[in-house]
Formats: sequence, structure tokens, C-alpha cells
Amino acid sequence: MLVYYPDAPTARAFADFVRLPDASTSLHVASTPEEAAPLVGKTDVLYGWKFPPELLGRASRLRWIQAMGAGVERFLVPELPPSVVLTRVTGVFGPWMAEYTVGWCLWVTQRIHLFQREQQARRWTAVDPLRLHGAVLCVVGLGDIGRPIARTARRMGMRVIGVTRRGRPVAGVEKVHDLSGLKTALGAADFVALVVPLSPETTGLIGEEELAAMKPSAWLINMARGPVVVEGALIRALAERRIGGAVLDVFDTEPLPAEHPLWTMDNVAVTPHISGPSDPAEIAPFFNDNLRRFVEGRPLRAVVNRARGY
Ligand code: OXD
Repeated sequence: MLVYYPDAPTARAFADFVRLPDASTSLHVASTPEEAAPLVGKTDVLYGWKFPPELLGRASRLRWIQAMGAGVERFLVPELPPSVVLTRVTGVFGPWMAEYTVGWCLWVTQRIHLFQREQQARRWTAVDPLRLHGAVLCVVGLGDIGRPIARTARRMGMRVIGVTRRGRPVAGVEKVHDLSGLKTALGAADFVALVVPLSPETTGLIGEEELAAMKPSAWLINMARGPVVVEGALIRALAERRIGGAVLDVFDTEPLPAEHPLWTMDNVAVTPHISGPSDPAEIAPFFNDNLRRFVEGRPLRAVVNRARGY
């Protein structure tokens, strides 16, 4: 078994939580392509994140990859042999991302940014906050992550609508639109939370027309992947104040380059891809359960459908 994470102490922490099924399994840890290269050809199970795709073509024994995150597009490369089963992590990130969503919605409605600035200038600026209660949150993607976000937002008194591929009803969500209703849903929202996986279908999902469908006061919260939003269109909409603002955790290029215009826009909050952290201790029970299933020949949990991309 190979544990791979591109940071040595974190890779070690992931490895420390692994419960090996028997004494004949050996566990290797790598955090650079150079360390992984001599190991990949003898690996049956890869427990990894940001694994160098070029090495996957050399993984001739590989049978199963457990990704350490929710979004698995980095593994869905032509080098990945078709016989390898890929699993993602479910049940872990939703609660984190629900707190992120509600936290940043409150940052907007409580005008936290404004009051911090005013405090620094010792200015008494009595502007009323907005109500979160009754505000409409549109969750785009109501899967394992979107549903806990919807539940948490509802508990805070928000009204929740959503968008999914098929538009099937979801308990507690007032109205679920299918993709053909995306713009209608966006137009009804005060906050839009993006939590779809990156796939050919979702690349550029939010472009010029979708941004134009949003209310001029609405905020976009992107926790999905940068390319789900057409970055140029978003920057124009923000600069021309055609939407209220954006809270962005993901970007086309990460880390966001120092000279990037999004850093300095006053209607943008930038966070460095932290909305759903991969904590070794939190993910370990999921991995160890799947490992037992793998060893016993039982079906694995959260197997990725490669054609769908999640
Ligand atoms: C993930 C991520 O997909 O960290 O899990 O973005």
C-alpha cells in the first residue's frame, strides 16, 4: 500500500491512522513524485491526494485508489488504467462546508468586513445588518456536500432551493430545478453556493448569462472548482457591480497568483481552498472501512463513476 500526500508530515499522519489488515501488507509513504516513482509499480492500493498523474501509467499492479478528498478529477486522467477502482470520500466534508457557507453568508449580512474597517478607523458607522432569516440560498449540486449545506442553512432560517442534473425533489429543499432551470434558480437567490464536481458538464457552468441572471445584490460562493465559473465573466460582473459579490475558495490557478485581480476587489473574499479540509483523523474511519471491504472482497463505498466524473 502506498500513502501519498504532497507534504511529508501530512502524508505521515494519514499513514499513522491506517489499520493494516494483516502483517503481510507493507505500507509505504511518499510525498514527492521522486519518492513515489520507485514504489508505484509494486502498489496494489493507493491512498492519496494530488498524486502525479504521469505515474499512474506505471501502476501495473494497482487495483484500488482511495482519494483523500471529494473531488477526484485529478485522478480521472487517461493514464489511469480502466481496471482500477477509484473511490472518493463521502460524509466528511459536508458539515465543514455547511459552516463555511453559513459563516460567509453571515459575514455578508452582518457586514463584518465593513465594521472591522470602521473599527480600525475609529468611526461610528451605524448601518443596520441584513437578515439572514428568510434569505434564499440556492445550492447548485445537492449531493453528499450540498445536502448538509441545505440542512444547516435551513436551521438558520434561510429558504433553500437547489439545482441538480435531474431536478428530483430533495427533502427540505423548497424547489429543486434541473439544469434547464439553472438561470431561474439563480435569479431567485440571495446567495448561490456551488458544490458540483468538476466534469465536462460543469466546466463553465456559471458564465456570462448565468451571472446576468443573478440579482444585483446576490453573492456567489464557489467551493467547487475554479473552472466551474468562467473567471473572466465573473471578474467583469464583479467590477461592474452586476452581482453583490463573491466568496471564492477555489480558482483556475491555485495558489492564486499574487498579481491576480481577485485579490484586491472590495466585493470579493478569497480563501485558500480550505472550505472542506482533508483531516487525516476524520478521513481514516472511511478509508479503514473501505480497506476492510477491499480485503474481504465486499463492495467499496463511494465508488466513482468515471463517465459521470464523481
Ligand atoms: C476536495 C477538495 O475535493 O479538497 O476534497 O477540494
